[in-house]
Amino acid sequence: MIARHMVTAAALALVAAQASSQAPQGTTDWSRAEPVTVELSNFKFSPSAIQLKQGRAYDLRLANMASGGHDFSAGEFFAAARIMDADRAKITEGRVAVAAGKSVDIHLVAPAPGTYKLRCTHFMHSSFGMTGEIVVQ
Ligand SMILES: [Cu+2]
Repeated sequence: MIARHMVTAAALALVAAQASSQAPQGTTDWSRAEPVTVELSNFKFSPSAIQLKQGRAYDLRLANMASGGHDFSAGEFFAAARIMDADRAKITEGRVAVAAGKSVDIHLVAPAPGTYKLRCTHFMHSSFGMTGEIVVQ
């Protein structure tokens, strides 16, 4: 009787262990993030209208094709999106600095539908046309 009880308890413990080893709900498999490349150049983003779908995971690759620095400033978007832990430090005050010829990857889950503003904050760049938008559907 006691032995049988112990077997049952062991079986229950095994089930509990299996359940807890599974990923908790809401965890994103970042290896499946869809790549989206945005090129930064003098003085534009291309594409200038970045189309994303709500709730989907993306690897947003910001590639600076120019010989000078640019940034990708989208404070409202980054505040609303869920950013992968390891990539959070790449965003300062809502913008990502990208050095000449370099690229930076930001893994994120697209936020609520809407149109989020994008610009380069380098002196005069946005007046030269370095603006865009992130459209989440
Ligand atoms: Cu710029």
